[in-house]
Amino acid sequence: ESAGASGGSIWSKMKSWGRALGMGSVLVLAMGSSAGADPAGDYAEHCAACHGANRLGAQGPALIPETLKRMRGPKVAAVIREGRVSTQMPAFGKELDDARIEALAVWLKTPLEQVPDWGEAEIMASREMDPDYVPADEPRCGCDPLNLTLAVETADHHVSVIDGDSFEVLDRFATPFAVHGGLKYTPDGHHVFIMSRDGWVQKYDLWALHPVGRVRAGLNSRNIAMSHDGKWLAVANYLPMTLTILSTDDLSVAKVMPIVSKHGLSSRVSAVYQAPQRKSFILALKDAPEIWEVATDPDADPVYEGFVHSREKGMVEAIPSSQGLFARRRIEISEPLDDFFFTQDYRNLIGAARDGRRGVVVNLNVGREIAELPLDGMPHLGSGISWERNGRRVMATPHLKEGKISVIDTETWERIATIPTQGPGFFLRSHENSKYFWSGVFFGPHKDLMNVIDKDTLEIVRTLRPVPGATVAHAEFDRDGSHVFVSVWEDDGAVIVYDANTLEEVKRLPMRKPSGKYNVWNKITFSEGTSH
Ligand code: DHE
Repeated sequence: ESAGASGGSIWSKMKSWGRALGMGSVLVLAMGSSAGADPAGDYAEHCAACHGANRLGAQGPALIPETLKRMRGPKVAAVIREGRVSTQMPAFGKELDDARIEALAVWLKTPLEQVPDWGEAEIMASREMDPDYVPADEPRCGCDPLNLTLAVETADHHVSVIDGDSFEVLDRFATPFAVHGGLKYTPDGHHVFIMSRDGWVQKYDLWALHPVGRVRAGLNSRNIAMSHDGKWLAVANYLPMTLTILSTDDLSVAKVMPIVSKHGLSSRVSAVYQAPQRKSFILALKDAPEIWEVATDPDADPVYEGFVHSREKGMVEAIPSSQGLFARRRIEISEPLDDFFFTQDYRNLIGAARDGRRGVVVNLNVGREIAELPLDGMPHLGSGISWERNGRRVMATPHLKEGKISVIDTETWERIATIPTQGPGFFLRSHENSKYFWSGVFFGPHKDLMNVIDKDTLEIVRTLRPVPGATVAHAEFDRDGSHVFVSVWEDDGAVIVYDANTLEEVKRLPMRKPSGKYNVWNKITFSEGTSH
């Protein structure tokens, strides 16, 4: 992975040397097959109007390696050549020959030479509030507003609002391009916040069933987290290397925190998590062996950055750093960890080690690593869920590189079972009222399978195959756990509603590549069956 756009890859350095020498397109020529191609010129002529002169996006998405690295192999060239169905991206196969398209695709995957400033002023300047929005004093849906389930549709960048009782779609609204990570609700379930990989944060009013506005909190972002009191929304950024904290009220900037390690190195934020019991945000740092805790409590106690040995007093003295709202605490760990699972009380987390073979348990109260367990096959701990089994609290996690689910005792931190599946999975979901958890096979030839697994026996009790050949993934329960929504993750896909007990299909809602789904109640109560 690239370590940020400003790092200066060999490509961008060569490009600069080329420019300095007045070589222009000659450099591309020298690199190989794309004789005569001038990708920068082609970009300026054909792409800049929609994607921004600086490649950071306008009405089209940003075209930088941080976003494009998700499109592996020849996909970028194919999109330039053929366009994108059901979007405004046209096909350029007639204007540009294959060599020029190839050169353009390669050029787009090179880091920006300079990342523009993206601080408070730039973020505020990007804010757009919806002129047609009229706030609602009470829910207008005539339904249980806490039993709404929102489905993200990634084919054409929309969110559908589903009534959890009638299974009717009440509204469908446009989102920014490439929404990623869980949607985050205010604690009263009145508003929802949605983040795109290009750093846009959108606010939507679930009582008025209307978008409120959006702001670009980062240039390339990972996910968002809501404060315990619903006042602040934290945005984890890769570009620039900051945490942006927004006011949930009007999307204004409360703080932009540069992420700099104890040793002075900047780091990307892999993810930010909400820890309501602790009244804080927890940050996973990508490039530094630290976990940060940022207080969302105005009365937060002072935190101490470090200790010095005082010769005169013959003792160790603590150096206070900050206190109150947004006070920052560093927890030093032996290596960077990411993809956190939190215990229900938020005392402990398990993070994935870089080698993809171990889970490391960090006690947040004492601020240090307390256990390690072997978890080969790249566990996806962020998707972990927990429940009570035989008087013990266990958690389960899928693995991204192996067809199995690990079940771990959260007191002894030992793996107590491994459930073999037909291929690696991405997500798990359950509910307090259900005896099952649901786990899709996301990768490989069996990606059309959804397993329903007994939480006691840990046996697969049913394997569903709703649309042969179509990826089926990500389940979500309704408020009382009686029904489950499952995504058929295809362009012409669907959300299928199942009876959570009989496992029979109840309804099929056509949707455009639906990915994650989020029930208001399950999210605001931090249900043990959902990822937080
Ligand atoms: Fe995700 C959640 C990181 C790729 C769909 N993903 C998350 C979260 C993190 C994360 C840290 C938890 C944030 C939250 O919910 O607040 N995801 C990563 C990666 O590092 C990874 C592997 C590589 C990357 O490109 O970033 C990655 N994720 C993907 C995808 O390819 C998926 C399948 C399609 C997509 O939209 O990009 C994908 N990720 C999701 C979804 C969630 C998610 C749907 C929310 C799950 C939930 O139930 O809460």
